[in-house]
Amino acid sequence: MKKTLVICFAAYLILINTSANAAALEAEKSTGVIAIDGIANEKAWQSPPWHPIDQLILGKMPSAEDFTGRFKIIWDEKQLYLLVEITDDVLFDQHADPKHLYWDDDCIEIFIDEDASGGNHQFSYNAFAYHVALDNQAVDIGEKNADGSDNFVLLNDHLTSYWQRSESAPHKVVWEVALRVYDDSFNFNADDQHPVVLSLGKKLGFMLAYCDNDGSKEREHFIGSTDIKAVNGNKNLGYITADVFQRLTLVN
Ligand SMILES: [Ca+2]
Ligand SMILES: [Ca+2]
Ligand SMILES: [Ca+2]
Ligand SMILES: [Ca+2]
Repeated sequence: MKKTLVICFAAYLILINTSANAAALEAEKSTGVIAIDGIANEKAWQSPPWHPIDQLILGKMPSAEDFTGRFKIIWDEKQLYLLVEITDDVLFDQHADPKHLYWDDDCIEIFIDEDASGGNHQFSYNAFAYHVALDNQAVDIGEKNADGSDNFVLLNDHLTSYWQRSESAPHKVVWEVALRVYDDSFNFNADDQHPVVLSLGKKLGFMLAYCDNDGSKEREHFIGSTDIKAVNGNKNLGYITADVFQRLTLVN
C-alpha cells in the first residue's frame, strides 16, 4: 500500500512537472535569407504557424488595443529568427539608460535555455532572459559583482533586432529578431565567445514575453507565451528559473 502511494505521488509529480512545460513549440527550418528589417516579406515567414503571447504574468489582463501579441519562430545553423507582431497603444521608453529599470519600459523578453536543462539562471548563463528594448539593445542580469550587487549586462552582439510600425495599422509593430544561441559556458569577460551551431532535432528551453508600459512608473502588465504555474501567487518566475520555459524543438 505504501509503495503504491509512493508510485502515485511520483506520477503526480511528473504530471505537475510536464504540465508546466505543456505548450511545446516547434521551429521550422528557414528556407532562405531573413533580412532583419521589420518587414515580413520573406517566403520563410509564410508557412510557420503563429503562436500567441496571451498568458498574463504580472498586472491585469490588457484589452486588445492595449496589448496583443503573437510570434513565429524559425531557425538555421547560425541562429533562431523571430517574427513578433505587437499591438501596443502607447510605446514608452522612460529610462534612457538601457541598463536602468529596463523591465519597466516597453520591451520584448526572449527567454532561452540552450540545452533545455531548466534550473536557476538568475545570476548565471545557464539560460538567458534578453530584454530587447525599443532601441533594439539587449540586456540581462549577469553574474553578480564582487560586492554582491546586481550586474546588468548588455548583450547586443547576441542578437540583431529591428522593428517598425505597420503601414496598415498604426499601433501595430512588426519586429524581427535574429538570435544567436549561447550555452552555459558563456563568459561575459572573455573575447572568444561563440554561439552554438544549431541542428535538426535540437531541443531548447524558450519563452517569449512583452513588458507593456504606457506611461506608468512601473510596467502595467507582462504577458507571455505560456501559462506559468504560480508559486505563492507569483507567475513572474522566468527571470529566475528556466523550469517555466516551453520546450522548443528544431524541425525541418
Ligand atoms: Ca524581413
Ligand atoms: Ca499598451
Ligand atoms: Ca541551460
Ligand atoms: Ca506600451
